[in-house]
Amino acid sequence: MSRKFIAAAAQLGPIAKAEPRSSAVDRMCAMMRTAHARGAALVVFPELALTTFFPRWFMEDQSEVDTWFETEMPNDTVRPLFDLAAELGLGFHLGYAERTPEGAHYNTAILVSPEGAILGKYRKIHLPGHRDNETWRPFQHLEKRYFQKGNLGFPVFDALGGKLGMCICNDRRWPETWRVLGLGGAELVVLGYNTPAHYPPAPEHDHLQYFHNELSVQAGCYQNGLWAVAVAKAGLEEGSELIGGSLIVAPTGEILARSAGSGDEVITAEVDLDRCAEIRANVFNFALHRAPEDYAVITAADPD
Ligand code: CDV
Repeated sequence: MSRKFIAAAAQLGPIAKAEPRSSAVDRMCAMMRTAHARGAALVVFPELALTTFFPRWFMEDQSEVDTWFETEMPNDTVRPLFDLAAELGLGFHLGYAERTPEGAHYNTAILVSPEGAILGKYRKIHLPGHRDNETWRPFQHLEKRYFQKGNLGFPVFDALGGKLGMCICNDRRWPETWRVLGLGGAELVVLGYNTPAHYPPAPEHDHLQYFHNELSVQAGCYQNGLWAVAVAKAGLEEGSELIGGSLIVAPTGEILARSAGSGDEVITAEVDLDRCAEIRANVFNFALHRAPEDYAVITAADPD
């Protein structure tokens, strides 16, 4: 059975603070139709795709913070995405801010089947940034304040004839993310990101933001013999420039598609899950070549 399909990355341009979720959903529906017209079976949307990147603002009032979160998925505003997916027979991945019935807050992503059913959920584990208002910064990055660390591990789901995993933005920089997903059997990892071009604690790295994005995703793919679709929310959003550079990467680490601009843009590539074996049966044959007895320090809570 062929395990080939077209995957689409649907990069979003900026979402204004005042832009309603319904507008973001309309933009995503338009890109879903474009992806479908190009034969895609899966379309991947960015991290926190329904709103502006709200962790750039300090908020003390929890009721104000909660306005950025979804308490149900799907809800009435997002349902058009689910309905269109079912109509077109297209799976999708969506990042959003989740508030649970118990009041926990997560930076979450879901995988939705071509029938419009939620197949899997991931909650972001590597939360970057800080907790307090750091007024020296030109903008805040308060993920550590507004979200709890994900509590679902790095699960892998059966989809599209293979195994799909998810991670979110900062997770892609950590080799452990990719290796745990690879060990779980993931053949395709889908992820979204909001990466500011300016990194206030180390501005000397600003010119490397696109490079570090590609370096991280390409290394994750090659070192684990899997595919990735990595998708930006891009462009000048409320005074903060977010990088674009959405990517579709093969298990060899080669980039097969890359977005060109920083607006709404769909890129596609053919994904052949059987190509994972090129790497996994050879240089990264885990069963044959891994040496976990020498890796204990990686999972030690305190390596000192
Ligand atoms: N949304 C993110 O996780 N952004 C981080 C930035 C703050 C470094 C990233 O890793 O791209």
